[in-house]
Amino acid sequence: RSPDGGDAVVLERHTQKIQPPQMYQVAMLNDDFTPMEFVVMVIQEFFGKDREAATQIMLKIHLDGKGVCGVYSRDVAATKVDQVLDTARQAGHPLQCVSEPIE
Ligand code: NFA
Repeated sequence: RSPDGGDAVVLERHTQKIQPPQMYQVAMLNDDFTPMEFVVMVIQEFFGKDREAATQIMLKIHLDGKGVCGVYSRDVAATKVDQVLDTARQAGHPLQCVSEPIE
């Protein structure tokens, strides 16, 4: 808000407090059964990574127990989780995937 002497056109009547949307990281969890190759394929397919980047993320999950595949708005993140879980279930693998708010 700024003072208006009378002649000036008021361009701004209210200062709005706009917050950026909450973002969500989509992470996959390690298990002992899902084949490495399947995980790499899923990361490439649904998270837009090339084979090298997907392999690095898969290995991080394998070694640390968990790894972030991407960061999205809430709805897109939820869709990614559904797509991964559906694809894993259809293939008979126990791969788990979660969406978590960040910051
Ligand atoms: N740990 C799995 C294996 O050794 C590979 C894997 C990686 C599974 C990442 C899930 C997520 N076959």
